[in-house]
Amino acid sequence: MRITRPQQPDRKDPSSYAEELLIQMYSRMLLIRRFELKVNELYHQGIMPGTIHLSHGQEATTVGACLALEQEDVITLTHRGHGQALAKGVSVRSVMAELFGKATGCCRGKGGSLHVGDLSVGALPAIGIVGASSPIAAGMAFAFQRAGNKWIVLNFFGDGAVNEGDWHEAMNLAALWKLPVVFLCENNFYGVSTHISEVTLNEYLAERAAAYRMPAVTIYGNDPITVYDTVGEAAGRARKGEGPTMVECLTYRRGGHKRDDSGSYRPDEEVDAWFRRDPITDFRDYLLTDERIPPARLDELEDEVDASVEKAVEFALASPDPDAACALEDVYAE
Ligand SMILES: Cc1ncc(C[n+]2csc(CCOP(=O)(O)OP(=O)(O)O)c2C)c(N)n1
Ligand SMILES: [Mg+2]
Repeated sequence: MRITRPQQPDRKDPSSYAEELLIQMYSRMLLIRRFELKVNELYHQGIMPGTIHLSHGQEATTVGACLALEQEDVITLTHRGHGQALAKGVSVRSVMAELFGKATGCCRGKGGSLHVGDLSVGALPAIGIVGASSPIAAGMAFAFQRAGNKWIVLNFFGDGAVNEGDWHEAMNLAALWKLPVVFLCENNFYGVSTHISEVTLNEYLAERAAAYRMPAVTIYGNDPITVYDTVGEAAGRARKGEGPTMVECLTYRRGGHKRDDSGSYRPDEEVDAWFRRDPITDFRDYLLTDERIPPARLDELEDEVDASVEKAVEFALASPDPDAACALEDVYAE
């Protein structure tokens, strides 16, 4: 693989992909979008506690990447992890309940927004320290390699992580030991309010991988098919013992860094340009090409997704708080 300039790709005709896969891509992206908008509303109404980092706008990257994996493969999640968790298949009810701090949450209500995940579907509960998940991903991949199984690890991180020492150590050892990892950068161009050009001279972050002799590619991350195909190839290499790949996906968050941030430091023209490349409306148009998927089917899916989000809120609100007696459970390995 080589570094390529990102641009909206010429996509293959939808008939090149199984209908079931296309439907799953659309419904998972839509689930993340509707979930995040609902969560935003609940926070601002003061109904939901804690803090949140929303991922709407980045749905194509997380869904394309996770659908290219096997159920047993493990992902590591970031502080912007709701979408990553839902994309890997963590149940919407358990993520919602976790955000409310309820005992039925995916971490039994003890983690909240910054730690969502569920290892039973291969989603290691999120790590909020920027860059810190990369050595953990490499360590898990090392364990998989030693055990001789075919599982791989996909390490999600943001553009902010590539300037952290942890990240470089992980990249170096993973390349040296040919560990089965896909290093997936969700480059949304900002670390909080700092544009990436203020902290590095690299035009694309995938250039960094050359220092470790690791193959890398920069792609347009708002198209789930491009992400799916690229991660599928990288995962295949990892599974065959050919080592890690860095995949940099260019994308954009639709909201600010976190709930009290409007993102006003971003120039209007930039925001407009990315908002016009909305991954969900673009993909809907693509699916409707030659009526490959009938519009009524997509409307039906939208209703199903909305209903599942509403039910998740009801479920979370009706769930009990964790029992204080379980505070020290799940802290140490048994
Ligand atoms: C080591 C470390 N430094 C600072 C922070 C505070 N912090 C949380 S998110 C964030 C920005 C991360 O930017 P990026 O990696 O690009 O991810 P994005 O928020 O854009 O998804 C920072 C600085 C942290 N969590 N960990
Ligand atoms: Mg960022």
